[in-house]
Amino acid sequence: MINTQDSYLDVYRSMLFARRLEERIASLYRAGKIVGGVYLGRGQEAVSASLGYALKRSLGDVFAPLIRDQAGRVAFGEDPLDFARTYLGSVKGPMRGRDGNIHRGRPSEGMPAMISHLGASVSVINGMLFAKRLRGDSGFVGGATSGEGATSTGAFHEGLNQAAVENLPLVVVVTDNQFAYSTPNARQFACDSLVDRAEGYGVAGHTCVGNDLKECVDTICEAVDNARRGQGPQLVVAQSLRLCGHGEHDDAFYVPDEIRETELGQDCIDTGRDFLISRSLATAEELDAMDEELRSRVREVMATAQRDPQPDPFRDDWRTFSQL
Ligand SMILES: Cc1ncc(C[n+]2csc(CCOP(=O)(O)OP(=O)(O)O)c2C)c(N)n1
Repeated sequence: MINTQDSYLDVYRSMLFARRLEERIASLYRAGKIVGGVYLGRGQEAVSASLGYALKRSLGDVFAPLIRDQAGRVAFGEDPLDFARTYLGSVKGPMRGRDGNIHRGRPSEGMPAMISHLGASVSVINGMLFAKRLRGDSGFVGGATSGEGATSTGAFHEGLNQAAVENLPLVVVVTDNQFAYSTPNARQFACDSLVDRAEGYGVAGHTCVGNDLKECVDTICEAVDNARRGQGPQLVVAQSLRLCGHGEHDDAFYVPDEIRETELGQDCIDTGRDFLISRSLATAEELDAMDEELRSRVREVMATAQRDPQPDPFRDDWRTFSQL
């Protein structure tokens, strides 16, 4: 098992960094400085960062993040400049200023570019895992994330079924944030819990509370560990609530106050901080200093990306995917 006492602090740091990065992008969006949409992972950082942390690039792991996975990207080791440069349309970003928000990746570093088609990333990760297996590699794991809405797609079903039949070392983490855009769970699936589906696919199922740092780290590290030890695909379902709209253009008017007032409505940054302090893993002063350091890194990263040149359509070399 890779999770130790330090892991909680490491995961929390990635969560907080992602939150501060995204807050800055949201305020630039409101100031009219971002072209296109802004999508946040607010409230889902503990789940996302736990997966990014559990996967290890040094072991050949691959990770397919979705729109709400900035925390997982940070924990997996993505350079925060990739985030700032993509949103700000810098030519120095991984997509060279051609994508306005989240469809970035560095496949050669284990992170395929995000696909908006819900459920499709599962089979992309399966393909990467197959390729490694055929090359004779071993000891690697692939992680893919999904919303509960994405689990209703054919692509999700086919991907998980294929991974089960082939016994691929795949971990799919579903963040059940109660709404697929504005569609509530009651209109999305009819089983009690999405984890019940694991049995139907013939894979191991796990659940955790998405705003509980310890539960997220322990459960997701265990799932990744199982996959690494040859126990086949693992499905983790995290109960959560999106603490923002689908994107910053959406005020989430459809989320009733009764849900916001439940435990699901608690912010994982606050509960994570309380947990670290109560377990004496950090003091309030240490966490405040961490926050200050991360805010200052965010200011640096944004300033760098804002100074970068934008693409020039008359001089572009139109590189192809294979040259990314
Ligand atoms: C195959 C497909 N159908 C529809 C859409 C449009 N769409 C984008 S996000 C979204 C809702 C996603 O909900 P969920 O998977 O629960 O993730 P969440 O946004 O709640 O995190 C929809 C329907 C899409 N991107 N792909």
